[in-house]
Amino acid sequence: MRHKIGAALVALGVAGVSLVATGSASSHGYTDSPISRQKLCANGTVSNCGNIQWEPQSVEGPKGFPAGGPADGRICSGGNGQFAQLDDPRGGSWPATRVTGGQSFTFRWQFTARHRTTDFKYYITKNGWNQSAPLTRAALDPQPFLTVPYNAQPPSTLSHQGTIPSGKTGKHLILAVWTVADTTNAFYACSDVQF
Ligand SMILES: [Cu+2]
Repeated sequence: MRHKIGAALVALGVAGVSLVATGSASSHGYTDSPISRQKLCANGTVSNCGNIQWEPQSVEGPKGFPAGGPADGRICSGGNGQFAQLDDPRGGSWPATRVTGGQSFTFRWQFTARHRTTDFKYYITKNGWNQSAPLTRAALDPQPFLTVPYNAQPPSTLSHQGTIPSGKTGKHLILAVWTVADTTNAFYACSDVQF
């Protein structure tokens, strides 16, 4: 969002701010398979979500995860305080997609702004991770279980075929990261899954 607003402000001037705010709601992207927390808020399955319900595509933060990117505890919100509800484990009540270790799975993004892309990476939590605390780097397997180099502009919907990691039990979080090529940012999406 930030890069778009910045460019638009230059073009429109301060008087354009409210118009830009409306326009930004149609920008960026989120995952809907497995369904992400921001999409569950946007489609009304989960309530008391705050602003993210209006713009599930806007979970944008610094790129470079895990060396860079949003701080521990703020990963699911991309470091955006206005979307802090996404970091809240809610006592484990987020709906979770049922998965099986080793199964083939279609991971999917929906884009409302088709930014030129560096890659997509998918991380998953370790067995024994602290489910009652916001997500941290230490809770994740250090290496992504799926990396998709892209180096192009994506279509409006993009699917990646992958495999759900084996050896996991119980509830886990999958963190999807979409790294944009021509800005300093990436998009983050947390999806709860149940093995
Ligand atoms: Cu954008």
